[in-house]
Parts: sequence; structure tokens; C-alpha cells
Amino acid sequence: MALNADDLRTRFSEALSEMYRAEVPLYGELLQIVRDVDGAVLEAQGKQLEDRPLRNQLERHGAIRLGTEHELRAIKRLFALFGMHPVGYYDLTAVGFPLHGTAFRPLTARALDKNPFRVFTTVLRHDLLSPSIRETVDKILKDRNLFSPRLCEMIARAERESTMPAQEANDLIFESLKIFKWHSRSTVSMNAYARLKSEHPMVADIACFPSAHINHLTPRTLDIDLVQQEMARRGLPAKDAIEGPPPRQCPILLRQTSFKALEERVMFDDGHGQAVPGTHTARFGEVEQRGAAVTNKGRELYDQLLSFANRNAANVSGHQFDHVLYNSFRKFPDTWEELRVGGLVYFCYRVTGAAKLGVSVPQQVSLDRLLDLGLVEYEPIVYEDFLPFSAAGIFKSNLPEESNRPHIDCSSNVTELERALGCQILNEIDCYRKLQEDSLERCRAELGLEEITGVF
Ligand code: OOG
Ligand code: NI
Repeated sequence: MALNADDLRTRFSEALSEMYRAEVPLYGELLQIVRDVDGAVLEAQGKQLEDRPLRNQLERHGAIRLGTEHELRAIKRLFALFGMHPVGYYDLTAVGFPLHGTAFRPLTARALDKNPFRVFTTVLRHDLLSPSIRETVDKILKDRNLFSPRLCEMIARAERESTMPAQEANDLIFESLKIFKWHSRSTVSMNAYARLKSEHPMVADIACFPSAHINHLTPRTLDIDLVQQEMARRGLPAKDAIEGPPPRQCPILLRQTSFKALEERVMFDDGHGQAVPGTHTARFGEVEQRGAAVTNKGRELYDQLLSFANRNAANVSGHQFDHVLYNSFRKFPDTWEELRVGGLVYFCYRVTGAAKLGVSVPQQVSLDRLLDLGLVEYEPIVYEDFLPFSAAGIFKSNLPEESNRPHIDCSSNVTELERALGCQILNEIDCYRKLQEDSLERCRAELGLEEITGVF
């Protein structure tokens, strides 16, 4: 059997999930909570867990932090084999972290339907490190090899073919997992670790280990509020508030919650060849519920209402914040029709069964008319990316208090990240606009029309 990029992505995300479950038992518990909650949600609708949409059954995102441009280029090539490409720019300097990144994910409607697995990938910005530490970091990372020679060979070969024999795919996945695996032994001495950590905990997390360990793997749920309650009930160290928009009739973007990073035992060299025990805090658990992709206008409104809530609720507890957020978002329309007419959300349009009966319409007809006549229907497009503010919030809440550093004053640097990647980063909103346009073009062609007018 030969595998294509979609099959490889599914195999890879499943293998990664299995590995992470063995490494972090709480992740297994989280998956169980999601299954229980989704089962209860479906039961209330008279359905069963097996009726969970395929996407929800296998959907996850992961996150890794890389050290060098070289590592970033290599990961780009590996993810491309899994049909995952860089979308969106995330500037973590906004919260004082010397990192920026992108999300590797599938692009086409078909590939997303098969499996939308994505990896939030950041890379260390050496230009933002203090000069006194930069040389040490560069030297440590120069000696690190995340990609085994066998893996590099397989990537180069696979780039020339469009499918891969099953046996080779197993090898590729086996070798790839090594990049994401956790190691409880640091590559540096206890002293070096402490120095890098005092520069920034992220610097230590990136530079002191032999792999780019996956730091969380996030399942998607049908009801994040229930998951949050259930995490608390089962005694998981859950955060006290859900990030992203408030609960709504028409969910938008995504909502996430997490349990705090684990303190893990790590062995260090004491500088004289003896192993000494220490700890490191990096990996955490997260869960998310996805909503609709917003347009630029929708994103602006979201940002505006969120920052309004943040300003109004400085220093209030999680529960009170939920209330303030909910009130602030009353200004964000909450029916699909208003969201559509207001140009706030992207939709996928489809020709209905009625259209196949052959109703005649003019060659140039407005979208509204087609909808009124029941010839076309629509469904919101799922948001496939990350929340810049949410990402920042999650980074922050998983760091020890003293590391909440002041804002680094520097401009975002998408061109620099594109140069490091050696390719363009797609703008996420352009991707959704294209999905909507493609769906309308399919409707136009199926209905045999010249033009559909009046599209938002
Ligand atoms: C990535 C955090 C971003 C999300 O869901 O917003 C992220 C990290 O901690 O490396 O995964
Ligand atoms: Ni995440």
C-alpha cells in the first residue's frame, strides 16, 4: 500500500499522540475527559459517541520550540511531506519572549477534512538574546542534531515522490518521533541550565535538551465549558478561566483551557561528570473548542471587544472575568445570518437538492436571491489557526511568576521568519477567503451561471 501526505499526517499525529500519552499520563486523562464530555453532549442530542464527526475524533494540535534556522528549515521539509505548510505569523515578543513562529497545517478543504492536524512552531530569536549568553546558546545548539542521518536521507528521497510505501512510512514516522520525544537528561550542566533559565525560561527549555520535545498536544472538544468543570472535578490542575471568546450561540475562532505545566525531574551534569537531579517545567495539557473563521472585520471587532474586557477587568478573578467578557461580546452579532450579512465570518456555500430540480434563474444573480430561493445553503468555515493573544496567555500562565518579564521593545519580523523558513508564510485570513471563494465558484459552475453577485 502506498501512502499520500494526508495518510502520513494521520499516521504521524496518531503516533505522536500515543507517544505523548505514554510520556504524560495526564494527557491520557484529558483525552478520556474529552471522550466523556463529547459522549454526554451527543447523548443529549440523541446521538452516540461514534457519531462524533471524524474531524473531532482525530483532531489535535501540538506545539514545539526550535533553536535555530537550520532546525526550522528541516522541520518545514518534514511537515511538507505530511501536507502541512506555514500559515500565520505569531510574534511572541509581545509578551516578552524572544520567539516568533508560525503554524504548520493543511491548506485545502479536502486535506483539512481528512485531518487538520497542526503544529504551532516557534523559533528562538538569537538577535534578542543578551550578548553574554548568545555565544553559549549558539554553541550548544550548533552541536545538536534533531534530525537523524536516516531521517534526512528519507526526507530527501520522499521529496522526489508523491506517495510512500507503507514500510518506508513506518520508518519515517519512527525517525520523526525522535525529534518530539521528551528526554529527562539535559545536555548541559546544572550551572549552564541556571544561566540560560535566568536569561529566559524559554531559552533553557529550547537549548538544554537533545530534542525539540512536544510541549503539549491539544484535543478538540464539543463543549469546553463542560471539560473545564470536569477537569476541576477530577482534580486536574486546571487554569481558572477559558481563553478566547466567551460562550456563544455561534462559536467563533477558538476557546482553550489548560492544566498547568508539570514540574519534571531532569538529570544534569554537575560539571565534573557526575549526574545530579534537578527539575524543569515545560509540558502542559490543553484542550480546545473550535468555532468559525472570522474575516478581517470580524478579527478587528474581536480584538477590540477582548481588549475592552481586559481593560475593564484588570485584576479580577477568572469567574468575574468570564462575566465581563460575556458582556463585552454582546456587541458581536450571534446569529449566522447576521454574521454573514455583516461580513464578520467566512462561509462555505453549497448547492442544495432543490437546485437540482432545475429552477431557472438569470445568468447573473445575487447570492441573496439564490439563498432566498433555497438553491444555495451555507455553513461557517472552521477556524484552523491559533489566537495570538491566547498563545501569549498560555505561554505566560505556564511560566513561574518571576519570569513575567517586561515587554521587549522590537517590531514584529515576519520577513525575517520567512527568510529563515526559505518560503512564504500564508496569511490565514487569505486562506479562509479563498475557501469561501472556491465554494462560490463551485456553486456558480454547478448552477451553470455566468456570475453570482453581491458577495461580502
Ligand atoms: C505554544 C503555545 C501556543 C496555542 O494553543 O495557542 C499554542 C508554546 O507554548 O510553545 O499552542
Ligand atoms: Ni496550544
